Amino acid sequence: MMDRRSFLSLAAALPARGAAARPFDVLFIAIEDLATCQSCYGNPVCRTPNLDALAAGGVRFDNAQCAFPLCNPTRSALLSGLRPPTTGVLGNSLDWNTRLRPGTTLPEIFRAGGYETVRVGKIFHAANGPNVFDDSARWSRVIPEREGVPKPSREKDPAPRVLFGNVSAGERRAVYDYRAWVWGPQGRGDLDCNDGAIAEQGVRVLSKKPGDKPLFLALGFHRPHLPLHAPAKYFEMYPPASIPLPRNPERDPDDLPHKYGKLVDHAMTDATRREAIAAYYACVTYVDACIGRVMAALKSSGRDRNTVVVVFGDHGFHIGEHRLWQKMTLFEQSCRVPLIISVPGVTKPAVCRRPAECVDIFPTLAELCGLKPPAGIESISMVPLLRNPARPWKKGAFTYINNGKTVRTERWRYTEWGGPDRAELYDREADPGEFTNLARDTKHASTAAELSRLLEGDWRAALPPA
Ligand SMILES: [Ca+2]
Repeated sequence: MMDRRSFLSLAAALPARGAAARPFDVLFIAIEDLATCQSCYGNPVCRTPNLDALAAGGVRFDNAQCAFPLCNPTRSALLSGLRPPTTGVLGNSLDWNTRLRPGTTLPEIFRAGGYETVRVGKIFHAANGPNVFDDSARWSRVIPEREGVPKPSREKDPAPRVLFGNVSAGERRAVYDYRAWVWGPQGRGDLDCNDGAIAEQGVRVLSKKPGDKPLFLALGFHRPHLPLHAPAKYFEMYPPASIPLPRNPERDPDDLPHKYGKLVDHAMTDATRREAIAAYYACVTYVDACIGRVMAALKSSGRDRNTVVVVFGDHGFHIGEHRLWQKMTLFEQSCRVPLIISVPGVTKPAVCRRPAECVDIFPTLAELCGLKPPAGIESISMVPLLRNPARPWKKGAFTYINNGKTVRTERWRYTEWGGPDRAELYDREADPGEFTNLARDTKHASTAAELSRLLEGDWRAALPPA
């Protein structure tokens, strides 16, 4: 049940929402493999009017970092409030159920606290090949994505574009990457792909008369994860010839202590690069439109006045920067994510430039709703930052990977691959592309040493002043 003492202290801290104020409802929106490429984050090409509107009404985090640049590890961390080295979920093949104790995850804390918790789409990592990771016990209700939504016909769809279509699947995995780049339009209406159906389920839930229990509605959109399919109208918005390519200095990889093995870029021409980026943007705009439908339903139901909205990418994504495609790097493109939070009566429209960590979403939502996260959690509530996005905050935000770790401060990114002798240091004020590794530059030796200590001290060493 709701912790009475924390509810009372919160009630004292929050502006009055009427004498019989219900706890907040929560709309929790996860987006897969989402680069920070929205218009509100300064991208001049990719169009995201609905996320822009959400950002304009809430706090847009400009320096939010995921815990791990891969689905299963980052989601397990975010949903438990624990760091990847503690969860032990460091890849996509392990069933996270074996590591996240029953009763300890975000939706379970809400359900135990009196909430109706409803999930549509991908929130926990759902499967690895044929192995399904069953999360049904962690929610009050799971709504199948296409329940009551007609299945679209694929007969009129053009054949998808497949990069490496000329090599065998085995060779693709061995030589290039584990997953081929596949893209192309599917159908014309939003319901012709699954994210439209997820939005439709969300609209149906929000359009019903509220029940006795407060609502925690989690919607997990699949795009822009590969394969990059979206209804045709979104592809038509991005003629490939109009897509700018990222700038990549010729010698960029030479100063890296770690070599990223993926060779996807070697198989591309500028024409295919433009096509792949256009397809990615088409999928981002499609998901944005789906979120727009959900937000419209939230508003027309009047529930927006009492609903906390949080939207985030589970991790970032490269679309050609550093000649990399996809995730699992410790560069900004892979670690940084869009994060927008809006809380009626608490947030004012603002941009927060402090380093923020997605693992903190769990204790933040718990505090806002008068619930207590499990003991031993490795994350803190961002409510003070939501109230004052300019206040002093964490010294840095951490992203973990199997053999490396990075910390992002307001100015620097510092990364180690097993120790300070294999490090990367980027001055993001002078070099936002992270092209020039300063780790061995004697002028920056004291900065590198200081950040190495911060990396070693991990999140406890980075906590904000009280
Ligand atoms: Ca470089």
